[in-house]
Amino acid sequence: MKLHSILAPAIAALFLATPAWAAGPKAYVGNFKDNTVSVIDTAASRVIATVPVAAGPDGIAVARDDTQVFVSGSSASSLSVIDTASDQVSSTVEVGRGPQGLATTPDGRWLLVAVNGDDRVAFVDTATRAVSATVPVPKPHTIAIRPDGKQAYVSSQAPGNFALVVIDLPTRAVTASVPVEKTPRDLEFGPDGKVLYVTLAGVSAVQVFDPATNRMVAQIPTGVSPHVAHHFAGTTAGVVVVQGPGELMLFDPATRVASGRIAVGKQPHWVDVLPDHKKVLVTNEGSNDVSVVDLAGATVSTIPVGNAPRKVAAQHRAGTGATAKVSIDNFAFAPEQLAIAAGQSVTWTNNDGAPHGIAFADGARGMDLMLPGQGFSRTFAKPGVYEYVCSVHPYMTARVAVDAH
Ligand SMILES: [Cu+2]
Repeated sequence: MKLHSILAPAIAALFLATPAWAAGPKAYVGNFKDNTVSVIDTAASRVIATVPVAAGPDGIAVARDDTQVFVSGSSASSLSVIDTASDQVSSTVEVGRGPQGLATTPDGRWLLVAVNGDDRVAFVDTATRAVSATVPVPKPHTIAIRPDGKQAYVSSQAPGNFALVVIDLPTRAVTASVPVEKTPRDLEFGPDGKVLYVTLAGVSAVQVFDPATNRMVAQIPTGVSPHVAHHFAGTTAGVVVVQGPGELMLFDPATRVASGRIAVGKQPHWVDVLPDHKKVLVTNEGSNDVSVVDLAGATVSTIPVGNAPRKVAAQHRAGTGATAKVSIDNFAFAPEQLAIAAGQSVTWTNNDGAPHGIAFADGARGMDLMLPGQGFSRTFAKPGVYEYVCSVHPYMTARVAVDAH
């Protein structure tokens, strides 16, 4: 009505004036040939900012507390650090020549940087952004950190000496160098840390590696040029970015058999999961866009970004504001796993046709009967993992992970 017609342009202008504003968690995409990062609001599925960074953006990692994003300039010698509140570069860290892959430790304290041109892995303190140690590794390319934080595996691309190099993180010492036959491309731990998914140049299969014995134990055939394989925590299917056919291949992590193939853009490069554990983003280096893939429905939408998008990393938390939301729908909590910060609240809403309820394992007050349309909120002051079930249907299980930041 009249009031609305007056207010709408004012509200629109407010949002245009604050480009960093996002309704949902944000994702950061490095445009290799533009020397920029595209910032995507994943709720609105659009780019809300474009940030100039160090030349040749290659590795990208979002800090575990979501406050900063690290981007390695592989044609430079520095990392650009983006402050996620303003979506501007807040500092530049000199790390050595040609930094490539990045990984953060589970406690959020350290960023490991594959300094390819200087044959070492650098440890950057995420709070002070100072390089505090380096470990020699020949031609390091990508880094995977075991979920328990005890070891890092580094793909080492020195010609004639291709290897997976193991760094013991508490002592920062190389404890093993496992030879591989072809150039290692990427490596990623499964969520329990018991397998490492490795891709090798020229091999049309993902190598399943056992970090307990440091041996390859299985192969998952993929099609030409698998680049990265992941089994993200909180998801049932594993995913492989297959460059030749331009596909995201799904696989069953238990049987190690392909379970689906979803067409994405040209020359897909990288993948990351959104905090809802239902959608993943795939960068398409050859078509200058990002595919948003809904894993359950196998539906795809496309977001145009800059020139030659390579790495993508999404924020880890569903809620960017003070309140995160869980919907009860079709006899399930969505999302089943939610990560928030201590002090944040979670609001549950029964969007189903049947009555449900909430019972917390820690004995805190829940809600025995939540009729359709009703809601419930709880504020989580202390870090921990809070399991809960539906009090009406105890098979409906879910959890809230609260971290210290
Ligand atoms: Cu229920």
